[in-house]
Amino acid sequence: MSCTSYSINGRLPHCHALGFSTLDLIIALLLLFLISQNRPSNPQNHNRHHRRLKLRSNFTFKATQKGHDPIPFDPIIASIERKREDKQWEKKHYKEFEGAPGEEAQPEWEDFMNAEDYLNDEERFNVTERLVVLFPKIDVDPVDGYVTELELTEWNLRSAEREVMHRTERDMESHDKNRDGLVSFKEYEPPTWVSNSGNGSFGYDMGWWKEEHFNASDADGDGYLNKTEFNDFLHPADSSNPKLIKWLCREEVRERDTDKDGKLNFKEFFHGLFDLVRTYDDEDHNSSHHSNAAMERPAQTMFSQLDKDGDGLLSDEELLPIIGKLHPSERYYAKQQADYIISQADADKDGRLSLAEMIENPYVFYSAIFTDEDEYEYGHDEFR
Ligand SMILES: *[C@@H]1O[C@H](CO)[C@@H](O)[C@H](O)[C@H]1NC(C)=O
Ligand SMILES: *[C@@H]1O[C@H](CO)[C@@H](O)[C@H](O)[C@H]1NC(C)=O
Ligand SMILES: *[C@@H]1O[C@H](CO)[C@@H](O)[C@H](O)[C@H]1NC(C)=O
Ligand SMILES: *[C@@H]1O[C@H](CO)[C@@H](O)[C@H](O)[C@H]1NC(C)=O
Ligand SMILES: *[C@@H]1O[C@H](CO)[C@@H](O)[C@H](O)[C@H]1NC(C)=O
Ligand SMILES: *[C@@H]1O[C@H](CO)[C@@H](O)[C@H](O)[C@H]1NC(C)=O
Ligand SMILES: [Ca+2]
Ligand SMILES: [Ca+2]
Repeated sequence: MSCTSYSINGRLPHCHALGFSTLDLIIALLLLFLISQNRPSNPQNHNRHHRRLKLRSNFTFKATQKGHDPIPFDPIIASIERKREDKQWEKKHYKEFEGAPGEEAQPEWEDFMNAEDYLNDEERFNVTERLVVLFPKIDVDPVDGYVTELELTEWNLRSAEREVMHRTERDMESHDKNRDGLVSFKEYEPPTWVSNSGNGSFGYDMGWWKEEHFNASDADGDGYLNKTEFNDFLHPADSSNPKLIKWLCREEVRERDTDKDGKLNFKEFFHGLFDLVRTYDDEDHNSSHHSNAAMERPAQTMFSQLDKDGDGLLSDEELLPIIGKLHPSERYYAKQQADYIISQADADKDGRLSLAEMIENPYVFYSAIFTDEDEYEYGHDEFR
């Protein structure tokens, strides 16, 4: 072994009797370490940055009045996505509320990276095996070897409710300044567009996130919103609090009441509300081809049905029967997604799914989405 072969950066090798000095050894080890860090030793690791497979439903809701995210089918995917969302939220939250992100605001990406590896590994995350495990959890009412629309709707709904409650908890954390598990109206800071919107000559969403909305959500009237009440506040359409449902009707009237008499006349109903009800009822969303004139008669019929006291105007109470159609609930979306899944996977067209049908069509439940390095916002470049 010749000393010169260990010459580093033109330094003269310190050849001692035993070989080279401790300093040289340290430098050599350090160099080895640096080389091993820079070399893409693990091809899988390298690949991950370029092409990543994700499993999530590619289901998209038909255009109702407001968009809705697809509901995760598999609790494992849901929890992975939730974790990722939390990290994004933390990042944004700390930026907005505390200025520069501190040490503690730096997300721990490892969890998420491991999850990606896991999903990408077909042997570890085997969609067939997942469906076999999940099937008996969905087929419960009754247990008969088939998943019906109702069973799948309930499954989706529970998943959606978990998602919603999780977001509510996270939101609550940021508003509950004194950490007592309750949010007072004073603690609650409405989004900035609320205070900028003035008294809402533009109509839409004018009374949302204001004190009346808050008070209506406060079911027991103690001046604070607990977790249930805060969740209702954020999602009035899914609430069972009658005060809040009434507020929602009142708000609907206020937004449409162009002549400001506190009720809706036929014209105010026809231009706006009726379209929403029709869109909700019309599964195929195909009636936009109909002319206004053709729709006037059914609109008149519905109007007179709703106008219980026959004064030719709709009050907020008279809107109660259709408020669920103006503001679709989580159950509505859960059913829509169930219908879609069944329509895609129901090979023998008996209106329900057997385990075999589900296994034959795994990507109705798990859509593969390939991405090419579009994930910079998740901070993966920090790992280069
Ligand atoms: C979802 O993905 C599957 C398979 O990749 C495809 O057949 C289906 O058309 C997609 N659905 C939508 C709504 O994009
Ligand atoms: C997934 O599991 C099924 C059933 O256990 C098996 O037949 C199939 O080969 C597995 N797929 C992969 C990619 O390992
Ligand atoms: C909104 O209306 C209330 C009373 O109706 C009034 O006191 C308040 O100043 C108005 N705010 C704005 C921004 O116009
Ligand atoms: C909301 O309730 C509080 C009492 O808890 C009351 O002081 C306040 O005036 C109410 N605000 C509105 C807009 O109803
Ligand atoms: C919140 O308060 C309501 C009564 O307004 C009660 O029914 C509900 O159980 C409470 N929720 C929690 C999480 O304590
Ligand atoms: C939608 O409407 C068009 C034109 O009225 C019609 O040709 C088509 O068959 C309808 N589609 C469905 C799914 O009803
Ligand atoms: Ca069943
Ligand atoms: Ca309360």
